[in-house]
Amino acid sequence: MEKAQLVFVLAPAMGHLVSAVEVARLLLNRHDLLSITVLVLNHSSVNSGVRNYVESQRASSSTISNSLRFIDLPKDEHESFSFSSLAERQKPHVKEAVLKITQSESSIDSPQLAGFVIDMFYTPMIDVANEFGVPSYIFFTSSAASLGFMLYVQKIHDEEKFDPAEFKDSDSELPVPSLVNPLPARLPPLLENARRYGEAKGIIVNTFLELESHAIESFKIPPIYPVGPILDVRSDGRSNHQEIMQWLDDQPLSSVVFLCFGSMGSFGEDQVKEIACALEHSGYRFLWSLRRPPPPGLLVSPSDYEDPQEVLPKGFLDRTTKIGRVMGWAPQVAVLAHPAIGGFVSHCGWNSVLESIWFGVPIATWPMYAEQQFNAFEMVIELGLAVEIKMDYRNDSGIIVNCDEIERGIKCLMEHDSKKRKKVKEMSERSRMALMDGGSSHFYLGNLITDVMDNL
Ligand code: UPG
Repeated sequence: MEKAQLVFVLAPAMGHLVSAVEVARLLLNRHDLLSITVLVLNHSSVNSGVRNYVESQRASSSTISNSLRFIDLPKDEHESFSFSSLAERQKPHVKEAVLKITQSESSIDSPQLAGFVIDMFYTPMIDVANEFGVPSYIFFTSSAASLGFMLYVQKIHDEEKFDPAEFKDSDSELPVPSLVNPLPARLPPLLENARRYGEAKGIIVNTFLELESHAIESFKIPPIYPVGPILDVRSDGRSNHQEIMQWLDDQPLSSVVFLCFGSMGSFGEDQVKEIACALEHSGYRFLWSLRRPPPPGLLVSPSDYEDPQEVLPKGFLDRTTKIGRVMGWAPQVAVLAHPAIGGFVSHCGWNSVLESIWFGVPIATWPMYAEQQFNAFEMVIELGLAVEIKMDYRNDSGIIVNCDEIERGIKCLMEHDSKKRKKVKEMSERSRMALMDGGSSHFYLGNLITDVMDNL
């Protein structure tokens, strides 16, 4: 049998990168004759979190085997940083890097280029794969239902001139094929990316059949490979956050509500005060990842506050010292894995959703941007796995969610023995089984490998 090589072209964003690299590792574990080269697009705004992650992965992969390697691309210095414009500009660099690889590995027993795996926002890279005469696979980092939503909206936009802007404030609903329930048309759809998905040989989706059976079965072509949940649950968050983790060790079982809003999530001071008020009134123990918004107009990650008292109500930290902790960037996986955590107030980034399911912790939804409103709808209405604080909040709306509303959501979330809590625990077990030998995701990953090897 011949050796095969895949080239992964990935986005410099943690929410996309981590799961894609984990898929690469899973594929390599399953097939000895496969090797993978990872190209992470590079831009001057790429933050240190992404750079450190790539370096740590490079270091750990070179000590284990040479079947996974990371190649640096030249840094793009262009001011604008939209995913699609970056992909267009970086096409020549990707082509050059792949040419170098194929030229340096031209002996008979060198691996043959078998395809590209492309981040969901980088469809222009399909052109590069075509130039090499190999198939493309899209790596879709969100849910199968939202993939179906993107494909559906693209179709009605192209065929029926559907304009999402017209439905911004409307009460109409859309019959999205990947959902059982009609979706409020005001939930913002993502256009432009889906148009080229049909050209891919397949779409790898970070989900699992037992979670999204309706959505997964709603697709016709191209083939869908639901291989998840793909999570980096090996990372050791404990060592860098000893004090917080020890504090959690001292809290009773399922007693702490954890609040965390993803790699880009932050709130202005007025909203921070409402959250603080809700936490204090509810009386629940809490761990809150609170981050400073970047200056307006700058598309960079929030930073940690040197002193969060700047924005918290006066005396809040003193009054809540027995029941709560406020921190910056949190070791989310280690926190969700901790038995003291009883609920998670989340922005519903898809990785956070999957992590909460994996650890059996129910979510209260508070979406902020991108497809998070859709994820909140899916979790609350479609799957019945979450309670609602908000489903259609957007962080650029200027709306402040008040203390009472947040407190109600937290109380509902933290209720013991609720039906939702039980349902989430059951889904947690199913998520683990999906990855095991004979599980659904294990099966789909096998199909993907067969498909890749058949391309040679
Ligand atoms: N995380 C931490 N500590 C923090 C904040 C985040 O460890 O303080 C981790 C978290 O465990 C998760 C990741 O960072 O693994 C965040 O991923 P996700 O929950 O998906 O949120 P975003 O970073 O916001 O992800 C982007 C989009 C989101 C989309 C996701 C996958 O914002 O809408 O669903 O990518 O496509």
